[in-house]
This record gives sequence, C-alpha cells and structure tokens, in this order.
Amino acid sequence: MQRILSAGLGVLAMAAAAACAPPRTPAPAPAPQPASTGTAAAAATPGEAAEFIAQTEAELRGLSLLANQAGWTAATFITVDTEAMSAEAQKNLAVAVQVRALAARRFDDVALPADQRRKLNLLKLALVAPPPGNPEEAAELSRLQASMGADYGRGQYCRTGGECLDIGAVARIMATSRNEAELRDVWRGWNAVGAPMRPRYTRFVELSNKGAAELGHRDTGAMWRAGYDMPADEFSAEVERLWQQVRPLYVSLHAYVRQRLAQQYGPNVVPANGLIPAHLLGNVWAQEWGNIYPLVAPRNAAGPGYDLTELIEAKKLDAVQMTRFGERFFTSMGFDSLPATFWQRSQLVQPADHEVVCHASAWDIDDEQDVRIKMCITPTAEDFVTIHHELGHNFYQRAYRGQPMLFRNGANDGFHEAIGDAVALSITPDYLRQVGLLNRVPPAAADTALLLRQAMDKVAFLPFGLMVDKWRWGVFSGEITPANYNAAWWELRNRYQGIAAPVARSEADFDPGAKYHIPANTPYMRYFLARVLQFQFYRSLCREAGYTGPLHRCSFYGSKAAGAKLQAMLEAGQSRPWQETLYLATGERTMDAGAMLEYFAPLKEWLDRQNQGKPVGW
Ligand code: X8Z
Ligand code: ZN
Repeated sequence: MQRILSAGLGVLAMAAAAACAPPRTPAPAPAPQPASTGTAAAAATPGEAAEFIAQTEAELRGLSLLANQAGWTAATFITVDTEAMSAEAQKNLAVAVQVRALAARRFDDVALPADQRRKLNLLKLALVAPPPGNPEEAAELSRLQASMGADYGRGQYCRTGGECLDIGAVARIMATSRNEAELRDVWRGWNAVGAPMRPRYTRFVELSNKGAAELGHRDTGAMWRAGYDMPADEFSAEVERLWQQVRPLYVSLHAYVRQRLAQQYGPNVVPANGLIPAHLLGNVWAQEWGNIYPLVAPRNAAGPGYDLTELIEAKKLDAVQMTRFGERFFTSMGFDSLPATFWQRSQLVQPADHEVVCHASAWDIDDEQDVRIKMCITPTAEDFVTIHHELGHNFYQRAYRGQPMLFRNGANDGFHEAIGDAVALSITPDYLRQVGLLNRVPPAAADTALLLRQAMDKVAFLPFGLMVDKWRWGVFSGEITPANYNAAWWELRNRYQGIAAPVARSEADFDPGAKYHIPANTPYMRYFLARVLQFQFYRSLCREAGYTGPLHRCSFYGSKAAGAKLQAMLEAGQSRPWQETLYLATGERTMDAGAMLEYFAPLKEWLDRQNQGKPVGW
C-alpha cells in the first residue's frame, strides 16, 4: 500500500503530496476542453501546459494532504463520522484529479518535453476509481468506498456461544489450529463478512466504470492495465508470460502439499488428485501457506533448525522492537533512520478501545517527513516480514521525495510492493545470527527445509496474486456479472490455485468482499508482479554486495554498495518508464522470473523427487 492508496480508499494510483506548509488554496482548474481531435479548441501552447502542470501539482498536494489525514483517521478510528469525513476528502481529491485529467486532453497534440508529456499521461491514469462527472454520483462512489472499507475493518465472526473473532483472531486460528471442523467453521464465518457488501460493490463497479468511460477507457480494469508504460493488451500478455514461467514450480509445490495434507486430514477431506480445500492452508484466503509448514516439513531431511516465531517469542520482542529490526536493516545499508514522528504517529499495535482497519499499510501523509505504518503487530515471523514490507514503502516514499509530485510513486506499482520484500529475503539464518536472534547457523543440509518454508509463502502466493485481478478485470469489463460474482471467483481459484471452497458457495455469498483489497479497491496485480520483481532486485543487490554463493543464502544486510544501488532505483520514483529503472537496477529489461526460479531451483528438484509416481496437477 502506498501514499494516497494507503488510505485504503483507493483514490489514486499516483503520488500525491503536500508541503509541510498549510494546504494552499486550490488553483481553479480550467474547465474541461473538448478532446484535442475536436476542431473548436483553441491551440494550446507548451507554456500553458507547463503552467497547467504546476497548478495541478500544487492543487493536488493540498487535497492529498487532507485526504491522507482523513483517510488515516478513518482507518485508525472507525466511526460513522470519520467514515463520512474521509469519504468527503477522498471525493474532493478524486474529483479534482478527474477534472484535471480531462482538462489535460487539451495538450494532447502539443509538442512537449518528455517529462511534461509523462506527467500528463500519469495524471490521466492516476485514479483507481475515477468518479463520474455528475457530482452526486461522485459523492456516492466515495461513500460506497468508505463504507465498504469501514465494514471490512469492523468485520467479525461471532461463533455459536457468543465469542466474536476479528480478523486478527481469525488469522490466529487459521494459522495454528489443526482441527478441520474448527477451521471450516472459522473459514465460513469470516467469509460471511463479504456478503452484505455485494449490492454496494455492484453499484461501485457501475460508477467507477462510468468515470473511466468519461476518461476514454473501456472500463476501470482497462484503465488499471494502461498504467504500465506499455499498451494495456501487452501488459496482460506479460502477466500471462510470467505466470507460465512460474507455474511448473507452483504445480510441484501444490502436489507435494496436497500429498502431505491428505496424510494429515485423510483422503476424504483432501483428494489425492483434486483441489485442496481452502481452509487447510494456514491462511483464511489460502494465499500464503507458511503457517502450515510444520505439516509439510521434510521427513528425511534436516529441519530448518529454528522457527522465527519462536525466536521472536523467546526474546519477548514487542512491536516497537520488531519494527526497529526493520529500520536497522535499512540504516545498515546507508539509509537515514526514520523520523521521530514515525514512532509517535504510527499505529503498531491494535488499540484495545476502538475499532481500526488492521490490514497492514504504509502511509506518506504529507510528502515530506510524515511517513507512518499502520499494523496490528503480533510476535510472529509473518508480521516480522510484513514490517519489512511496509517499511519498504516508507523508504521508497522518502527516497523519491525530491521528485516533482507527479513522479512521486513507484516505477510501477509492483516495484512499490517488492522493495521491502526484497529486503526481507535477506532475513537468512546468517543474518539472524548477526543481529543476535539466532545462536547457531544451521548446516547446509537444512537448506531444503528453509527453501520449502520460504516457498510456502512466496510460491504459494503466485496464483492468488494473479487471480484476484483476473476476477476484477472481468467484473469491470462486464464479462463477470453480478449474477455470477461468486461463482466466477471460485472458478478462478479452482483453475489457478487448485483450491476449492470447503463448504458449498452460492450467489448469496460474496467471498471477494472478505478480502481486504476488494472493499478497499486496491489493485492486486501489483503483488503478483512484486513476487517476481523482488527476486530480481534481491539478486541484483546481492551481486552488488559482492555475494557469489547460492542465491537463497545471500543477505545484503550492512552492504553500503547495495544500499547505494537501491537508493538510486528508489529516488527515480516514477520519473521514467519502469523498464529503464529496472535496467539500471538489475541489468534486466523485462520483469522476469529467472531470479525466482534460480532461488528455488534446489527445491524444485527436491519437490519433483517427492512427487515421483504421485498425482501432480488437478
Ligand atoms: O496487502 C498487502 C500488504 C500491504 S500493501 C500487507 N499484501 C498483500 C495481501 O496481504 O494480500 C502483501 C502481500 C499481498
Ligand atoms: Zn504493500
């Protein structure tokens, strides 16, 4: 999550910032002009374009600050009032961007310097949910988003007997329980959170599509796909290419995990050659499976020798101490430490006395020093890694602070999601020993176990990362209609993940609504891209640090050379096409799963040996 997006309200895909000075009075936006192809428009000049861009950046800075402040307050203190104030602020920002994006068409045929042309293009693609021109509809769209976001944050499953579980409690049970009936019950209970959102989501899609059409896009999904410095159709093909690269690795992992789960729960629950029931994978969305690692640990090989959750518990690390580990990783590479306000203003633990959105996010409130994270940290390996993920966003935000406002964003949104993860790949046994969390580095014989533990999160996620927006692209395009929202969701989960709902589903359910990014309207393909990109970044930073051994054992902790390389990539923000930034950072010109496959190559061989003579695929 990042910047305005981090408001969890899905207003902008772009950078937005505000000076630490009080918000300026917005410059009046020029009235939208007829499209450049029209004959009536007066010829615009490059000078007017420059002035228009400067005014736009100033106006959006002020409105972004207000939207961020309101969004933060709504997410960390859910009430009807904070929800309403946030909806209003997000609407004001979104409408201003929409008006400006339409007005920018006036310069479509004007010869402009490349950076100005890029800024206008980015402006036109900045909105994640573009509001329709009709003010009532724009306000309705914003209210729908704020209300779905708040409902998700308040979501609970009340078990028979009266005990109510919020997402944290649900996550704990899904991670640790091995009781199939209990897992099934909690899985069903959490997914019920989505159902009441269905009519609002349906209307949200209509309104957002209307706004996208006014900008000249086929639908909102087409607009999202247009944001990757390449034609939208090419982007879809790129995603498919990456999936085909990693699919064999996923299928091998799936087959092995299915086999072991069948032994645990019996063939009536887990069929030998079919779909794995979604409630047995350690996570309520079955998106990452690391929590059930003990159930699939290699029988005849050395174990990893440690469990990071146990190390954190043994040291009794609290949320601040865990976050300090993340900060120290970045400072060890030469980055400045986080400002005092980060520690004063972040929400690191779940408050006991009011409702919040616990889903982790990173915020850049004012485009200056005021970066924060919002989490409900628990002493687990999962949250330790997520802290690094979130700090990656904050260090990115600080690094591109020197760019003009319209360039203050990730090179593409997958980059933003990949930075902290690339750093977290360096949490190796040797790193844990260096920072005093582990006494003895396990022998090389433990590598298979460590790689399997890692694959349970990194590889397992891939098809989920892909299918969420396959679903949403279909929803926005109309290919998936409200009458089959849930069926289409499960068809994709069956096809890509090879998993099945553990209980009968129907169109009375709306399971996508029980996944944060759907009510929050955060595009999801970024996480799929990030899974691939993070290994590219990691490999490149390892090389920069002078590391030459097997990729999975590398940690670039403490490497100033790697830090300088990372800083150069981050500070460019979105100022040039991501392909150029990627090339400078990695020497590679395309997103490519080669580094990920190299990392997991020893595991792939091992998995294929385990799967010999057993069913593979579904
Ligand atoms: O939403 C997130 C981050 C915040 S940007 C915690 N992630 C996705 C998810 O939780 O579904 C990180 C991995 C995928
Ligand atoms: Zn993120």
